[in-house]
Amino acid sequence: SADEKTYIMIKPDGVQRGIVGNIVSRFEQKGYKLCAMKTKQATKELLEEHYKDLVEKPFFPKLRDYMLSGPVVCMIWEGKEAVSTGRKMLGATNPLESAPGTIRGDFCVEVGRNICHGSDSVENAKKEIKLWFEDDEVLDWTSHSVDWIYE
Ligand code: YYY
Ligand code: MG
Repeated sequence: SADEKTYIMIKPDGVQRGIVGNIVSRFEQKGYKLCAMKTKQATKELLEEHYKDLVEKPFFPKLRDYMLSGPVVCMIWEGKEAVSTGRKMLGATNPLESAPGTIRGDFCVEVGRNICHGSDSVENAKKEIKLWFEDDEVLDWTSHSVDWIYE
């Protein structure tokens, strides 16, 4: 449905390298709606919850320190199949396997510096939105373009 929401987060390298605007533009141009956006300093606790399934992995301490190394940009984008399409727009986890034209394919080379996060299922998107945003930070508004984007 057109009100599917996904959680997209620009990681500290994306912020430091000035790629925030490019990433926001891609989601805007696709026709998705920006429901929330903010900068944030992540915490150990937030990251342990966000990456719950990865905390036991050998790379987790490095991943956590990278995610703590500077501000992130937290966003909620809404639209038809926003979760699966958002993943396609990000590209494969390993940037060397990400197709050119995707965010990771265009801007990075290392899996440990892959610029952005996107929810991998509708269920996880709901959990991540709850984790990173307060309810009153998530806006419900109507885009004037809606009839030009959806038939
Ligand atoms: O969802 P996605 O970000 O594409 O990949 P995940 O398998 O959820 O891993 C999360 C995050 O962990 C990934 O974006 C980079 C990092 N990571 C890593 O540093 N080394 C790995 N071998 C696998 C993942
Ligand atoms: Mg993931």
